[in-house]
Amino acid sequence: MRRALPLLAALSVACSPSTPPPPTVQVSCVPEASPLRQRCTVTLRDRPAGLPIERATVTLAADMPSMPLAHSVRPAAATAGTAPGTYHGTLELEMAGRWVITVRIAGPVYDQVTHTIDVEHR
Ligand SMILES: [Cu+2]
Repeated sequence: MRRALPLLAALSVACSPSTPPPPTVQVSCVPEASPLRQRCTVTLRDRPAGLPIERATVTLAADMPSMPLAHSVRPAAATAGTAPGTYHGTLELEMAGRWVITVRIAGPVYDQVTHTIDVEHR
């Protein structure tokens, strides 16, 4: 029975619902070739140290708040950039105007942030 206690302690640590604190998330998007093609860069840093977070799963989605259900832009999986903690994804938007980019981060940290951009007419 002496071994049971350390085992239980290990199990309770593994099952505790403590998740890491949400990261610092920076998002910027720039048009690429056309105003409707937006290349977005997401930078993830941990808190409080500010170290880059690598090997995260980052997904970008876009919608127009002024036109609910009118658009169905294909979400983009962002891929890791050369700078640690950076991720790039490109969205093909459907018209000029205000878009909200939703950034979902899954593992090793979890968060969801939005970033608003105004796409110019050309
Ligand atoms: Cu629209």
